[in-house]
Amino acid sequence: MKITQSHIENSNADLKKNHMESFDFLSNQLSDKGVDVNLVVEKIKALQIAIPSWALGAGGTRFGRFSGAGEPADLIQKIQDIGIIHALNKSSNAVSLHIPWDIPQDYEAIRQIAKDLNINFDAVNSNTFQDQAGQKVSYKYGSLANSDKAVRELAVEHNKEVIKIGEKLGSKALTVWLADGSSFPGQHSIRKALANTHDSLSSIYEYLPSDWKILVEYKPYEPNFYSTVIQDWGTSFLLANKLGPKAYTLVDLGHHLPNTNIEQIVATLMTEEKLGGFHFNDSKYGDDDLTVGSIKPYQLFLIFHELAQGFAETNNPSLSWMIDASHNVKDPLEDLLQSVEAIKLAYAQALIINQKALEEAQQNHDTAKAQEILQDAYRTDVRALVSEASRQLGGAISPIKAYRKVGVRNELIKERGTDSKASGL
Ligand code: AOS
Ligand code: ZN
Ligand code: ZN
Ligand code: ZN
Repeated sequence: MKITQSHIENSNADLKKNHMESFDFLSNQLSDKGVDVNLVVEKIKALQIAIPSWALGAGGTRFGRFSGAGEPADLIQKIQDIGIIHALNKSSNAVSLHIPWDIPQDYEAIRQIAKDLNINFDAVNSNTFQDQAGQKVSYKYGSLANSDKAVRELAVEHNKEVIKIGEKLGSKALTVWLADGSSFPGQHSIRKALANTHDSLSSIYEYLPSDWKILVEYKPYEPNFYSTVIQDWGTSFLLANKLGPKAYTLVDLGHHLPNTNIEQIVATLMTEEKLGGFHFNDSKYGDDDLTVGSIKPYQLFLIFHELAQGFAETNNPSLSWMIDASHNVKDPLEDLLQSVEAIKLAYAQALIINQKALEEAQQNHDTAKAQEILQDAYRTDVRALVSEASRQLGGAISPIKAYRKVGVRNELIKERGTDSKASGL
């Protein structure tokens, strides 16, 4: 199943008149407010969000999976699914692989298939939170942090393997997320666990190619419930600083305790030029991995406000943008289209903020005015800007409507059958 030009044209034909009217109306309104609409559309066009290989099948890794039909059975089919997303929205030109869930069998074939679909390889993710079949020592009590040197060495070796795999595909970053921690006080030495982690990460860092980054992800709790070694941005930042210039902090939106001010974390990290990337998702309670923008769209907007300013005013390097969401109840491809759309909407809203007026209000301590300025942007319906960006790139005015009109899922079921379950996980 491939999305063709005529699929896009058919879908856009239904929507074009309405879309152009909305776009013209919005363009006029925004231009009157001094917004450079073309520039905003160009910036939206440039935003590309990587799709994680583990989000293309039903998730529910915690309690069980209720797979939908026509899921991709192997890495090739996963890349083909991302090709479908990218053909529709023109904003998902990369895959983020999880090793060993997605070890390529035939590198040349994988590279070629990805190339044909304009898909690149973003950060590769290592996995030391599960034991693999035949593994000599266990990660049950931690991996890079383990008090047992043999376990640490195995985990370091695995990360080097992941780098090697990524190199063969053209990746330029390694994301490390650790489940390491303790579930009960006294289970391990908090200080030694952190020191071991630093030591292990240093070995991985030394092995990292010169043009690569290592992205250190943090998470406050789960699967361990008393202490997590890399529990927060401060710990990740500390490790990234100690490791060196190729190490950065990765912010997963679901990895914060309730009410954490994530936009402030983003602002601080960018000021220090240490923000490496994102795992986008949304959550009500914890690491829920829900569709981006489904629960707290205002927070997402405020994060993009900091990002847009950070890009303009700091030297933070370009980011790895990835989705990390997976659950049981929606068609994963529709879910991913919704997530990417939500990210683009938040970015568009951030781009139309009247920065000059905001700075003035801040300078004058006019708090009410500052809030009005932010919320004026947030409350603007910017969907036409996002649709126009996609349309100009040859994508769908409404990716999800096009997906349904083409009947993509039925086509995939015809090809792959009703029992096809996503590999990995
Ligand atoms: C886990 O909570 C993290 O978000 C990781 O990024 C993890 O590698 C990913 O969710 C795949 O399991
Ligand atoms: Zn329970
Ligand atoms: Zn994550
Ligand atoms: Zn997570």
